[in-house]
Amino acid sequence: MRKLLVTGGAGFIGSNFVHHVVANTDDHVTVLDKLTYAGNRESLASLPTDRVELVVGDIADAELVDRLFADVDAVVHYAAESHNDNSLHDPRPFLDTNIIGTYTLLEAARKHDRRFHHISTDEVYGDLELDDPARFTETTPYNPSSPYSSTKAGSDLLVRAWVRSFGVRATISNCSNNYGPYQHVEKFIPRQITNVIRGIRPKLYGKGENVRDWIHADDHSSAVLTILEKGATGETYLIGADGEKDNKTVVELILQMMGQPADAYEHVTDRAGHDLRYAIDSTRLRTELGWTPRYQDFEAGLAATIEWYRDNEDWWAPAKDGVEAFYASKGQ
Ligand code: NAD
Ligand code: TDX
Repeated sequence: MRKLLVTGGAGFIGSNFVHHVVANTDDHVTVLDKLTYAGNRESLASLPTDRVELVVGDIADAELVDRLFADVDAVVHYAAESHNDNSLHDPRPFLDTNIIGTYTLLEAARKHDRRFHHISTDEVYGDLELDDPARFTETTPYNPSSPYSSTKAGSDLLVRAWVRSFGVRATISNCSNNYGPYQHVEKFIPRQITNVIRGIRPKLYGKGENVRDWIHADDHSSAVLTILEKGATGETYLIGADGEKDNKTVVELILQMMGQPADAYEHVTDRAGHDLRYAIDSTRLRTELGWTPRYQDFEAGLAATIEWYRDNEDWWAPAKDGVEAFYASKGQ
């Protein structure tokens, strides 16, 4: 049995990881989460209290972080400000959490010599043209577009520097767009599912031609556990499940699966600097560490996700009106 510290474990992907760890290992998990608007203790409420403990606090609180690192074997770092649209409106919290927060954790990993896994995104590589056959690999140069992705890129570079300069035992993974249960209604897929449930027409930015490479959050979790166990210190692994789809196709699928006409959506103001296409080549993770995704069928995973939002209105309803009011104020 290991003792894991999971930062951001009350958020979307972090909470999916904690569920995955409880179901697939004997590990004990301490979650460190600030419970910002994006964190929700209800996402962990069904888990056994002898396996999972929630500590409410900030990853930039050096004293608290120091105390928690002293008592664990390994750290998986999910905590972040994660939404591109918010970063265009108010970048400051992205610097505080993604940069200073990550720095604070790295200093504790260095002091206590703890195994550290840093969760990052494919957005650090910028975007690809729609007609470009290329996909991102571990050697693609960094070229982030938004305040969000530039702070994630900065945090990745801090991790690399702490490995090289101080010998911190860290790995990094850069994953593509996740979907699944417990995702905040500000994000694309849950926003559109909950719009349809509420009788609001889904909102597509611009023409809807932008492509995202979708992976189920549970497959992201199995990849992270694999890297934690078998990854080589100092290395980066890209995580993806060959799930490229343009946004228009995803909205049409959601509408059809929820019994609506496929064209019952609206085009709204495009995102500033909107990345065109992300695509991940996860060959390294598959061949060197033997990982394969379980959710190969996007439509089946999407149907299960729709079902989850239908069954868990109590979980998402408190955030819905505020999110829609924010988007409406931006013409989105
Ligand atoms: P999320 O916004 O749903 O969750 C973030 C969590 O971090 C929340 O629980 C929040 O309360 C917590 N948090 C924020 N600031 C904190 C602070 N200062 N101290 C402690 N906790 C804090 O985000 P997510 O979508 O689950 O993303 C998790 C991680 O995965 C992020 O690092 C993100 O960059 C990365 N990622 C996300 C995706 C995606 O598709 N969502 C894809 C690739 C990588
Ligand atoms: O209402 C919407 N309509 C729409 O067309 C919203 C909210 C989004 N979009 C578009 C923008 C993107 O092209 O859908 C796509 C997905 O948008 P988001 O869910 O905001 O995700 P994205 O910006 O691609 O970033 C996500 O994946 C990478 C996560 O939020 C990041 O944390 C992760 O790093």
